[in-house]
Amino acid sequence: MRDGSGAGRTVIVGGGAALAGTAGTAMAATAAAGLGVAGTDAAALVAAARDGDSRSLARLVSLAENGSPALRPVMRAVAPYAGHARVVGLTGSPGVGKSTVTGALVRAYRSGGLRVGVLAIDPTSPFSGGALLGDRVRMTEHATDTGVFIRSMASRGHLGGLSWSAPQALRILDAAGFDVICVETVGVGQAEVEIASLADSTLVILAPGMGDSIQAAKAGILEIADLFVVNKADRPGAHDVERDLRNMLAMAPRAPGAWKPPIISTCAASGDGIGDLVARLDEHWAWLGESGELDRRRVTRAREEISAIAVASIRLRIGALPGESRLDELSGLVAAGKLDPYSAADELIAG
Ligand SMILES: Nc1nc2c(ncn2[C@@H]2O[C@H](COP(=O)(O)OP(=O)(O)OP(=O)(O)O)[C@@H](O)[C@H]2O)c(=O)[nH]1
Ligand SMILES: [Mg+2]
Repeated sequence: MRDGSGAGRTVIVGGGAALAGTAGTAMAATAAAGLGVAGTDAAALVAAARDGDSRSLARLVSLAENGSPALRPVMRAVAPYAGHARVVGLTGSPGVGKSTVTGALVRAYRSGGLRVGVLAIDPTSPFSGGALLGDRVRMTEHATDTGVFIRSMASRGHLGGLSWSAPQALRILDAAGFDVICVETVGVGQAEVEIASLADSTLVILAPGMGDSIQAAKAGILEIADLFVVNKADRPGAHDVERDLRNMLAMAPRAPGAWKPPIISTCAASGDGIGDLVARLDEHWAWLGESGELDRRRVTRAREEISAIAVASIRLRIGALPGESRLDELSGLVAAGKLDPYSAADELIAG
């Protein structure tokens, strides 16, 4: 329900005293930075974001990015509204055209009247700002469109990093009423696999001249891709990439009734092939619903989200207070051979 009651009465609470939840050093630092939001204000902030106030939405996403304890009341306020958005993940090697494809998708969905959120996630950067991935997207014509929200996020290296913050940021955008949310992440190491688990549909993007076919086999992206995009179709070698991919897919075992990932050739820079990509995404979306896979994926996603929060809480409890931590004492005992590490871990968890 968008009743407009939240707009204009957002109260920002700066002190740690107003924060809900338990305190750890990271959390205390966040509170000191003025990012705290008390429970009732969280509801007002969420209401304002749902009314289309992008500043409130940006603040909420910052809370997720910073691992703020204020997320607890925020996520409570968000829960009833989440679960409607379609999440499209885009991954691939640096420079294949993820941001350009994202921009082209945003344009296509906007022309269909849908509201689109974009999260550009940099799993390699522990620093704030996340400017690297987001800039190219942000600089497009969508910057002034209120039906589009674009944000980059970087892993801050605490509270479990992106596995912790990204799902919560997604949930916030979802609750804010975006119909489609694109999540762009550079394909490095395990990060793309993690991000793939966030998405309803995962696009793996390749481009000619980047040794992608080999990387594809290595990184196990065959398993995570719901759709393959061979971008830069205007460049020499695009057909070779497509052929290699087709051969690899032909050899991959596939259960009966399973989704067969299509290969879509695009030139995102000109928009060629984007209409086809949107149509194939729609087909995948329909299949997700019919096969029951959508529910399965979302339950899996929720399970991972809960685990990440629980693990982060335990980590805070056992290690966040240097000097006071029982961990220091137990470490001394284990190092001296007076206690075994399993018993020490049991004691630590038992508090
Ligand atoms: N020729 C050609 N160039 C393209 C196409 N799509 C993107 N590019 C160019 O490729 C470069 C990289 O594009 P991006 O969209 O920033 O790629 P990215 O995968 O998001 O890059 P990172 O986020 O840095 O990993 C830019 O200079 C784009 O203009 C295309 O279809 N054809
Ligand atoms: Mg990019």
